[in-house]
Amino acid sequence: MINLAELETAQGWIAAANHLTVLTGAGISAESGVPTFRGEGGLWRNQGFMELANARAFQRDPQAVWAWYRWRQDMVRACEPNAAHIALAEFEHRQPGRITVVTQNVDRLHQRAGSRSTIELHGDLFADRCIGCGLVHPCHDSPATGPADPSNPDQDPPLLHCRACNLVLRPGVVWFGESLPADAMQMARNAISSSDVLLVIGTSGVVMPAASLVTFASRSNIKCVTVNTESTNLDGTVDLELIGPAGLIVPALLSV
Ligand code: BJW
Ligand code: ZN
Repeated sequence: MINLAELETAQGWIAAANHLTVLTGAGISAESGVPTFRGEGGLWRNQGFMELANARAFQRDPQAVWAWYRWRQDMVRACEPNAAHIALAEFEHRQPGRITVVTQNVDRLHQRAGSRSTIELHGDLFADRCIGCGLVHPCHDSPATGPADPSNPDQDPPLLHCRACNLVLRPGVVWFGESLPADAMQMARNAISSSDVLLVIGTSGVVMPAASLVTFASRSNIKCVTVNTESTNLDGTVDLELIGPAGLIVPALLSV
């Protein structure tokens, strides 16, 4: 049950804020049909995402890892931004320059909803990258590469190669143990430093360094509010936790 008094308090902080930074995680896309990592639906071919989303798995069996990513590309292409993504994009449209969205998500649903001031911490599901020269091969609009033999959908997709150096392409996302895109954390910290409120939506807050942004904000005396269907790791750090689905709470928070 949503606590209306707390919702009104957070609405007041946001209404009075000169700048708002929003940190999002997989939970904001759950109502669009994208499975979260640590919830139900996080499994694929009986493997957890931790077994697939790492460089060692890719070195061992790149086709198996690609099969998972091509499946996710297809699945996300079929999903639409939900009321929470749209409320953030409309807020920016009404008040350009007053909001920055920092996302851990790779699904581009913020951009598809119309958000422009967006910082991606963990890369982009639709920007394949060469393991050699690093050239990015965008695939936002192109259809995913299916199995080599379409009559056998369980077959792994063929590996694609870089048009510049002919080495293998990898998913353009950040795996455990890898650095985040250059400047992404600094840009996120800069946005938070010029904000009065940090709104943290749909993240378990267990993955570093993204989760450290909440501690950073709280130490900088910025009001921190979480929106989540359950309590998280971050709750001791924040000023207010709003329990409920993002698709309901975020439009209400930003309507003032
Ligand atoms: C709803 C909802 C609804 C559901 N409405 N809410 C310091 C201490 C300890 C460890 C480390 C440390 N520093 C670095 C590390 C190591 C590591 C790390 O953090 N490990 C932890 C697991 C302990 N971090 C890294 O390796 C990072 N790199 C790095 O630090 O580089 C420097 C370095 C290098 C070498 C050595 C040391 C340092 C990189 C992290 C990359 C994370 N990558 C992934 C995969 C991306 C690719 C892909 O998509 O395939 O990113 S992991 C996965 O977790 C994904 C997500 O972005 C990320 C966060 O998950 P998120 O978004 O929070 O999702 P969930 O599923 O956890 O939570 C969903 C939430 O939504 C839940 O709370 C629900 O309740 C809620 N919810 N429905 C509102 N309708
Ligand atoms: Zn290359």
